[in-house]
Amino acid sequence: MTGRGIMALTRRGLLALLPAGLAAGVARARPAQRPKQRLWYRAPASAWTEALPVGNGRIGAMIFGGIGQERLQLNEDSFWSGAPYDPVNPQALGAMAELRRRIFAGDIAGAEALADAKVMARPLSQAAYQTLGSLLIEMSGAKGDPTGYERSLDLDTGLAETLFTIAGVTYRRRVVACPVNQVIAVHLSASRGGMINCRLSWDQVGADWSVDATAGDTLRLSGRNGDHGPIKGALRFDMRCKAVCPSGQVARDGEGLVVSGGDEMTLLIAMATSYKRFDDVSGDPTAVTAAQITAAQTQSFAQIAAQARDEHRRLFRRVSIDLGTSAAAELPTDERVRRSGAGDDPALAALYFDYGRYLLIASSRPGSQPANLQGIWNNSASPPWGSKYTININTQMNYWPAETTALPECVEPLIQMVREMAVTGARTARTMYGARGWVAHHNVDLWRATAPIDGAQFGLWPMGGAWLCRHLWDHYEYRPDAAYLASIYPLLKGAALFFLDTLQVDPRTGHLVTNPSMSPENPHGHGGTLDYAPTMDMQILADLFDATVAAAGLLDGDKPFADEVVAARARLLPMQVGRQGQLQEWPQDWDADAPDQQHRHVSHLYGLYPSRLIDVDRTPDLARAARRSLEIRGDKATGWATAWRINLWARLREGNRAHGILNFLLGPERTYPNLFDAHPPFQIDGNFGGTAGIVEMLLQNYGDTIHLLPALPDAWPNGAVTGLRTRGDCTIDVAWQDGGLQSARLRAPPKTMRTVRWGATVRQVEIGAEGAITLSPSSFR
Ligand code: FUC
Repeated sequence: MTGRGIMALTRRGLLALLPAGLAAGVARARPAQRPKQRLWYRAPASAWTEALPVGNGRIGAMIFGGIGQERLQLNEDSFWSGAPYDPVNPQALGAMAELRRRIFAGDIAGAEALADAKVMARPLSQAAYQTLGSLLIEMSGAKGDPTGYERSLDLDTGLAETLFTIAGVTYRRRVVACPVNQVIAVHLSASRGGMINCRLSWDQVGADWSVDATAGDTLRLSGRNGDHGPIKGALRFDMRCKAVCPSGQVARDGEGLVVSGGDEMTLLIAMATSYKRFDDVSGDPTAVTAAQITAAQTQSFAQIAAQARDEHRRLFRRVSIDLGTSAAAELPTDERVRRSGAGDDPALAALYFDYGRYLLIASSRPGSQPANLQGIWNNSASPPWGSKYTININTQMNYWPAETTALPECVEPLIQMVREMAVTGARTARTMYGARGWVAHHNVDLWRATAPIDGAQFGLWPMGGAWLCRHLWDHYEYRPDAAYLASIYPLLKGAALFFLDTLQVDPRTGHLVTNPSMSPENPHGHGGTLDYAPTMDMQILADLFDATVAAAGLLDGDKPFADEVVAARARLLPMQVGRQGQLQEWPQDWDADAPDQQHRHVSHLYGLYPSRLIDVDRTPDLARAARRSLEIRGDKATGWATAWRINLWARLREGNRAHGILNFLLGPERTYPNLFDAHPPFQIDGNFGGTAGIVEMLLQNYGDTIHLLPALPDAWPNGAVTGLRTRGDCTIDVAWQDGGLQSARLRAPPKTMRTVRWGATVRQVEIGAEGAITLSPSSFR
C-alpha cells in the first residue's frame, strides 16, 4: 500500500473514529502530545530500511507494519555461519622475515604478493552473521484502504506500534523485545470483537530447515546454520512462535497456524542456538526456547511490555537531550530526513542521539554478543561484510557513545569478546609470529577468529585487539573499580607483550615500528597498502602502553614489565608533519601521493579522536597538522567515516563545521527512513559515531579537565543535556542559553576536586559533601 489512500489524520481525528471503549483505552495508552522521542510514519515500510527495529540485546525484529500482511524479520545474535575453527596460515611464520625485509626495502607489491600467498588466513574470509528469516502474519479481515494509518517506535518505552482503521474497525499491533523474559511479544487487537483472523507462517526458510506446526498453537522452525566455506555449519537453532488467543481458535494449517474469531491475541517468539562459547556449540536450543515460552506465557502482553519498558528505561532515562525544536519536529520521521538539508530541525539531531542510545541498548546487553556491523538487525544469509566485527574502526565506533552517555553495561559484551579474543589471539600470535601475548587483525567473528583476512591490502594489520584495549581501559577510567582492573590487566599486558616481541627496528631511524602493517585500507601510492609504522599504529601503541603502565601502577605490581613497556614507548616512531603541513599518515611523506585523497578512513587522526594524543592546547602544532589532513580529506564520506569527521572537528572546537557534517549525516544520502545509517548499504557504526559526535560538541573531557560546550554550533543556541559521563565517575548536566552557559551540575564522589572549563576560563572546583556542585556563568568570571 502506498501513502495514497491513507488519510493522514490528527490524533484527535483518529480517536473520534474509535468506538468509545477502545478510544478510551488508546487515549490512556498514549500521551496527549506526540512524544519527541519517537519515530513515526504514515505508511507501512516498503523496504527493510524503512522497517523499525526492536531488540533486547540478544534477539531482535524488524517490523514492517503492513496492512494485510505484517512481517517481522527476526535475528538471534549467535546465529552465524560455520563452526569453531582456527584460520591461522601455517606458512605465515616462515614467511615473516622475508615479508618484513621487502616492506623495509620498499618492495610493497612483492610484499603483498608474498603475504597473499603465505600469510593470510585459511579460509580467507570469516563467518557471516545470518537471519533466521521472518514471521508473516496475514490478516484475512484487514482488506481495503485504511484510514488513520500510523506506525511508530517509542524510544523511551521500546514499544513499536501500528494503528489503522478499515471499514470502521481499528486494528492495533504492538511489539516489544523483552530483556527480562527473553521473548519478542506481539499483541494484536481490534476495536470490534472477533476481528483477529490471520494466518501465521515462516518466510525465508532455509533449504534444510524444518517447520513444525503440530503443537496446534505453536509454530516452530529448527535447523542448522550455513557453512562457512569449507567449514560445515555446526550450530543448531530453534525458533518458536506461540499464539495465545483464548477468545478465538488457533489451528494448524499445513506449515502455518490459522487464528480465527479472536478479540485480541498475543504472540510469543523465542529464538536460541546451540552456541555456548567460541569453542563450544553443545547448547540445547530446543530446551532454551521451550523454557522461555513456558515462563513468558504466565504473563500478559501488558506485563511483558511493562517489564521491557522498565528495564529499557533504567538505562535509557539516564540521559536526556534538548537541542531546541521547530515546526519540522511535527513531521513524520522520513519527511524530516528528506528535508534535513534545510537545517531548521535541531530536534532531528536530538532524535538521532536518542536513537543511537536506543540502538545500543537494544543490540548490546550483558550476556549478549557485542553489536556487530548491523547491531543485531540483518535480513540476509550473506550480508555486506558478513555483518561481522570489523575492528579497524567499525566495532570501536559502535561503542564510542557508550561510556559518555551512561551505558557502561552495554560495553560488557565487548569486554567479554576481548577476553575470548585474547585466547584465540594468543594462538595467532604464537603460530603466525612466534610471539608471546595475543593479537587480532582487522576483523573478528562469532568464533573469535583473529588471523588476517580478505587479502593482504585489507587484513594484514595487527592492531585490532590493541585498539579494543582502549575500551577496556576507558571502562575503568569512567568508573574506577579495582577488581575489574585486575581482571583486564592480563589482557592489556598480553596485547602489549605481543608488540614487545614483534616491534622491529626501523633501519632508517632506529625507532621501534610495526611491520608488516598498513594505515587501514588506504593505498599510499608506493606500490600498495602494506607498510611499516603507519602513524595510527604508533598512536594506538602509545595509548596501549600508557594504559598498561598505568594499570600496572594502580595494581601495584609488575614493575619490571612496566619498565620494559615504558622503554619501548619512548622508542616508538613519533608523529611527523609533512610537506603539505599535514599530519603524515605514513612514516614517509607520502600523503600527497595517495591515489584517493578523500579516502574514507582517517586512521592517522585516531590521535585526535578517539585518542587525546593530539590536543589543540597541549600539542598545537600537531593539532594544526591534523586539521590540515582533515581539510584535505573533505567533509563528506561514507556513513561511519562522516561520523568520525564530526568527532574530529568537534575536538578541534569547530562547532559549526561539525554541525554542517552532522547535517549531511542526517540527510537522505546517509540516513535511511528508519534512521539507520547508510554506509551505504546499512551499517550501524554511523549511528553510534554520530551520537558520539553530538556528545563531543557539548562536552569534552581530557586529562583532568571537563570542558563545557567546547564546540557548540550556532544552530543550537538554547538547549540542555543531562546525565553525560566523564572519567572519574562524574555525571554532568549542562544547560545553555543564547549560545552561552546557563548552568552546569556535576555529580561525583564527595570531596574530590575537578577542573572545569568554559570558554577560555578554567576553574578548580570541589565536589561538596553531598556529592554535587552547581556552576553558573559567574563561576567562570
Ligand atoms: C572497513 C571499511 C569499509 C566497511 C567495512 C565493514 O573495511 O573500510 O568501508 O565499513 O569495514
